[in-house]
Formats: sequence, C-alpha cells, structure tokens
Amino acid sequence: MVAVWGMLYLIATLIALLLVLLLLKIVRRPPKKKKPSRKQVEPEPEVEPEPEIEPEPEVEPEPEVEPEPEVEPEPEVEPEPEVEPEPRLSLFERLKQGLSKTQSSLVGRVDSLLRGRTEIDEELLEDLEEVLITADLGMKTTQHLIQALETRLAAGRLTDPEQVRELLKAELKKILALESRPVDFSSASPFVMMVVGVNGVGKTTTIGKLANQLSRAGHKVVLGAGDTFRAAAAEQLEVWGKRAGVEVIRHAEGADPAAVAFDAAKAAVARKADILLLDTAGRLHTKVNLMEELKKVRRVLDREISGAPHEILLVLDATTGQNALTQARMFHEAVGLGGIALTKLDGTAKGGIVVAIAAELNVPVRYVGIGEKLDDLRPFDADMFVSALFERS
Ligand SMILES: Nc1nc2c(ncn2[C@@H]2O[C@H](COP(=O)(O)OP(=O)(O)OP(=O)(O)O)[C@@H](O)[C@H]2O)c(=O)[nH]1
Ligand SMILES: [Mg+2]
Repeated sequence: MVAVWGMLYLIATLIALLLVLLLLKIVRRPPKKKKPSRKQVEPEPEVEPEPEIEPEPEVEPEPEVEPEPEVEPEPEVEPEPEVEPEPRLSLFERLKQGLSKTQSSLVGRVDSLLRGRTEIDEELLEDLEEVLITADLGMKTTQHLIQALETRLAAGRLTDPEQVRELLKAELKKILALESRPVDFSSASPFVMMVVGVNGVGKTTTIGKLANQLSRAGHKVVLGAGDTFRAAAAEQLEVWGKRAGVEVIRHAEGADPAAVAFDAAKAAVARKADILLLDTAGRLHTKVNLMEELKKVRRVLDREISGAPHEILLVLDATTGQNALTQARMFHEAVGLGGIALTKLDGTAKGGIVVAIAAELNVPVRYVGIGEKLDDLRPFDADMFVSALFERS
C-alpha cells in the first residue's frame, strides 16, 4: 500500500512539475512573441523617416523665390550709398577728383614744362602750344592763350614760370565764364527741356540725375520717354523716375516720339508740373532723319505749350574729344541749342574740350558729369572748374 501511495505521490509530483513547467513556458512565450513583433515593426518606422528627409531638400529650392525680391530692391538701394559719400568730400574736392585725368594731361604737362625754368622764351611757348592743342583746348583757344603770353613776354612782363601758370588760369576762367550760365527753370511753367544727343552719351542718365536734383529742390517734375527706339529706354527712364519719385509718361517701343511728346506736354500741364524733361532717341530704326524727327518733336511741344521747348540741352560725351565739338555744331545748326551737358569728364583726359566748346560755339555749358552717381552731375561753374584743374595736390 505504501508503495502504491508512494507511486501516486511521485506521479502527482511529476504532474505538478509538468504543470509548473507548462505555466513557465506560457509565461515566457508571450514576451518572446512580442519581441520579434517589435523587431518587425521597427524597420517600418525606419523607412518612414526617410521620406521625411526627402521633402526637406524639396523645401530648399524655395530660396529660388528669394533672389527675385533681392534683385528688385537693388536699383532702389543703389542711390542711397551714392548720396552718402557726398558730405565727406566738398564739391570742390569731388570736382578735382573727377577731373584728375584732365588735370594731368593739361596742367600736369604745363607744370612739367615749366619746372626748373628760370626764364621764359619763344621755344617754351612753342612747346606750350603743343601741350594745349593735344589737351583738346582747340585751335582758337590755344592761339588766344599763346598770343596773350607773347604780348606779356614782349612787354617784359613774363619773367617767372609761375606767371605763365597764373595767366593761363585767368584766361581760361575768362573764356569759360562767358559760357557758364545756369538754366532758369522759373522762366516758364511748365518749363520744357528737351534732351538731345547721339546714342550712348548719357542723355537718360543726365535726365535721371536732373530729375532727382530738381525734385529734391521742391520742383514738380514730369519725365517724357521720347526714346522709343531702344527697347529698354523707357524702362531705364522709369527706374530713374522711381528713384526721383516723379511721373514718367511713356508709350510702347516703336511708337511715334512726337506722340510721346504730345502726351507728356498734356500731362505736364494737367498735373500742373513745374518742369518737363523729355528724353529723345540717339538714333532711329526708320530712315527718318534724326534731326527731322527732333524738329517734329519740337513743333509738337510748341503747339501744346507756347514757347516750348524752353531749352534744348545737348548731351556730349567728353571722352570723344574733338568728336563732341563736331556733334555740337551739327545739333546746333539743326535744332538750335540752349545749352550743353558734358558727361563722363571723370573718365577722360580730354576734359579740355569744355573750353573748345565754350569758345567756339558760344553755347553755355550748363552741366558737367563727373561720375555715374546721383550727385555727379554738377551745374557748370567756370571758376571752380579752372581752380580744380590748376590746384596743386
Ligand atoms: N563715368 C561716367 N559715366 C556716365 C556719366 N554719364 C553717363 N554715364 C554712363 O554712360 C552710359 C550711357 O548713358 P545713357 O544715359 O544710357 O546714355 P543715352 O545717351 O541715354 O544712350 P541712348 O539711350 O542709347 O541713346 C551709362 O552707363 C551711364 O552710366 C558720367 O558723367 N560719368
Ligand atoms: Mg537713353
């Protein structure tokens, strides 16, 4: 019996052990099942972040939109730093700086001729004559200056090289003073200025600078985009108009310049503007003669505003030297000039041409351009101009 109970006890113990083992297996299994399932799920989210990274570079190309607004404000921002350097240099210093190339080709060479001389003779005057001619002063002015020196020499009143310098300076001031009268914008309302000149001389830039200066001085200005030849001409004027805060009257490219003049004159009257500045083409695509076209524009202006244009301003590029004088004669003959703006004096050694123009044409030099900045267009001041040329640095 005892053996039977013993057997039963053993069996029961074994069953209990088996049960315990089974239970343990059951308890262990679920975590085992969960672990592999996690591993299977894990790679999935690993794939997900990848597409999340992809759209990021897609967002990067957005900056393509950014440069656009960056480009637009640039032309508007430009004039600001242009105005800033102004107070640092006086008008005289800026002029002197702008004329530095002409200074060395004209006065610099005169000075090296005079250097070390103790007496003045005919030979020196001959050398001086050559320097003056090659500095673009023109034959008429050169002869006038040499004659003045010879008269002094003959009278025994030219003994010192410094006297030669002083006489040249005084004579040049005299010649230029005769032809340096500012424009009287108050002589008519609206005062109409027609700006003419061959292509590339600086007409549009000069109008832009002038519009800005006149508008800052309190005048109400209207601009007329009369150059309908060049595709970007009206846009260029509009940029200047925006800078100056003035209205620009324009037509489409290829339109009749006289029609632009007509509308611009009407607008100037309607807006009660003080000044109308009319740009014109430097050349045309039709066979119509440029001078004939300008005459037509002039007639249209006069019909709309009696007496207009009150000034025909010829823009000349100083770097072209004697060519500028030829252009001035041609335009003066054809349309009659009120004044001259001589641009790009900063980039040339041929600034002496201003003297030739004043002396040979009897047309006042109204403005000189000594750079591309807004305030680099200056009313021509003969005294300051000659002093800046002769100033010793
Ligand atoms: N250095 C210098 N450059 C100037 C001056 N005035 C004008 N310019 C430059 O000359 C170039 C031609 O000027 P524009 O005003 O376009 O000349 P434009 O006579 O209107 O030319 P078209 O419309 O083609 O007939 C531009 O690059 C100007 O910046 C100046 O006084 N000095
Ligand atoms: Mg132009």
